[in-house]
Amino acid sequence: MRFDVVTLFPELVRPVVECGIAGRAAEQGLFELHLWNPRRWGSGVHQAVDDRPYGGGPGMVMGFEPLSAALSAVREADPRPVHVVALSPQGRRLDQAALRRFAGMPRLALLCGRYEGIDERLLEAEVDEEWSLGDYVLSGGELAAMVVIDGCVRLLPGALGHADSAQQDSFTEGLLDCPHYTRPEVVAGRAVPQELLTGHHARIERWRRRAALGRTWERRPDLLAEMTLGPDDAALLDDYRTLRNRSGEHRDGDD
Ligand code: 9D3
Repeated sequence: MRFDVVTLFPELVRPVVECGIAGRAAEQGLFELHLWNPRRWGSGVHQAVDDRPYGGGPGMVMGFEPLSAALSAVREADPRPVHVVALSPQGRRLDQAALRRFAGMPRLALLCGRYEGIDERLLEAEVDEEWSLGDYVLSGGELAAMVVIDGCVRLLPGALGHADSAQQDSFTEGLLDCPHYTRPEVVAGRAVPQELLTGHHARIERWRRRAALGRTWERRPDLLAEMTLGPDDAALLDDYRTLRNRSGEHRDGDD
């Protein structure tokens, strides 16, 4: 897979592929990252890429020409068709389904806005989709582009070991993960849940499933509302609620 990022801050984006899973995937040649600074196509001695907004108001707007020229260079750099995604607060909130779709594409161009935003005509003419990270204010699209790259790369075949891909099976999808523990068995006066020490595989799996259902119910009821629980899951969640109501300590607040 080939990524092309159009950004005023290429040096900010580059490090995302230098570490961890993405770093190893890059070494294996599973993807390429190319960075394009639209300032190269800016105007005047300062190579300006922004200008004042029509209609007045605060801030500056990224103009059509430099971004269009950058995207032309992106298209010409490789014969394969390129899907163009802009990162902006006006986009839909990014989700795993979008990442899976992107990860199946041969080429993805990521357009990062700065200032107040991008001239709407550039978005209409050249951009296929707009995505956001969520309802909070960032300084630009670069961090969102890095999120897209990281989320795609780990889905590329060969990027992960077997252990993690097994975790992505449909059984756990849509739920929060259960808590995890490692040695020592007791730390800061807190013991590992006894069920995990039994070595009894079926009991351990039941405990994990119950914990995952319970945490999702407490922390992300919106996720549970999108699922239909089978009878086994419904019983496990009932179990969890009963146990929780009997114990005094509720880290996530009360009902
Ligand atoms: C405070 C400025 N806002 C005035 C109403 C508009 C605004 C313009 C540009 C807010 C943020 C930005 C820059 N943000 C992004 O380009 C961005 C973003 C974000 O801010 N939040 C979540 N996801 C994304 S993706 C790109």
